[in-house]
Amino acid sequence: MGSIWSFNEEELEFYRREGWLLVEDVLSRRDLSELDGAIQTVADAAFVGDNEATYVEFEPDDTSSNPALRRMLDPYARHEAFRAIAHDARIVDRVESLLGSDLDLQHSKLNFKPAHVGSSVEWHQDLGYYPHTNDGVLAVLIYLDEATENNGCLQVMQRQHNSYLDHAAPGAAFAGRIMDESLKDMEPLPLPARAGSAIFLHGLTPHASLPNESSSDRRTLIFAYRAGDAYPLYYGAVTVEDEADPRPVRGRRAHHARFGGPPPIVPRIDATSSLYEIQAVDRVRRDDT
Ligand SMILES: O=C(O)CCC(=O)C(=O)O
Repeated sequence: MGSIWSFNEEELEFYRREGWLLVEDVLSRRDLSELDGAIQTVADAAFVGDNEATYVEFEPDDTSSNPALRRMLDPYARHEAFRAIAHDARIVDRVESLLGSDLDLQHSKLNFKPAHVGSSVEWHQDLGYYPHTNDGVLAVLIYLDEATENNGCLQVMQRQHNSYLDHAAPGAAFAGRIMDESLKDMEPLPLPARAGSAIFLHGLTPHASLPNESSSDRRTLIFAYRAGDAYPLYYGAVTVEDEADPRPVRGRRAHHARFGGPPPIVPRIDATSSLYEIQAVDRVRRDDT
């Protein structure tokens, strides 16, 4: 059953064709300020004495004594304010209209992309990192600050969500970025938007973002959802780790896995590592060759 938040036919058609959909003002100023409070609380708790928690990453180019955060892993597990948004009808009713009424949270994260030092994200497909039996998987990226072309808003390649693209050179380890040459001459589409806007991004839509060299932060809270009949493909310890903590959102997991959509490429990732680190290792390898 649709709700006032469900996408209409025109929006659904747009998503199916383009592989993304941007909705302005999904969250209110009040939501944003509650999330600001939660981020502060969780970030403060990440530093105990000289140790920092393993759920935060820092910007490597920030050489100050107090380096800026690059990413918080699994915010869903760390504060009720994040969980409330992950289950909020304004988000989940929209996701339901795209994926159906049985939904799981596949993972969550918060990218800080801080002013002056925010890292780039190279072109990749999310399902390239965690292939599933079908492509009923999407990410909702919620801008917590205004995102502009200057501070590294998300960029997408439109209408490119119909196949898995290679994220490794032949015979080489997973590079975490698209190695396929097919996108080379295509024009990326930047998606600037106000704080509180959300991008609904198909799991196979290639996306990236430039470094943040501006003086304004560009924080983005990300929740990835999957349909109840989309099951992760096992490719080693990383899958086990990713799946350790099931997060039902609505309905139930299906009795049968559905196999459909483009044939998945199985990544060869040996150990859990952040997208940024995998892509950095690949940059070094690229520079060496
Ligand atoms: O924050 C961004 O610019 C992109 C995020 C992303 O693609 C990711 O973290 O997987």
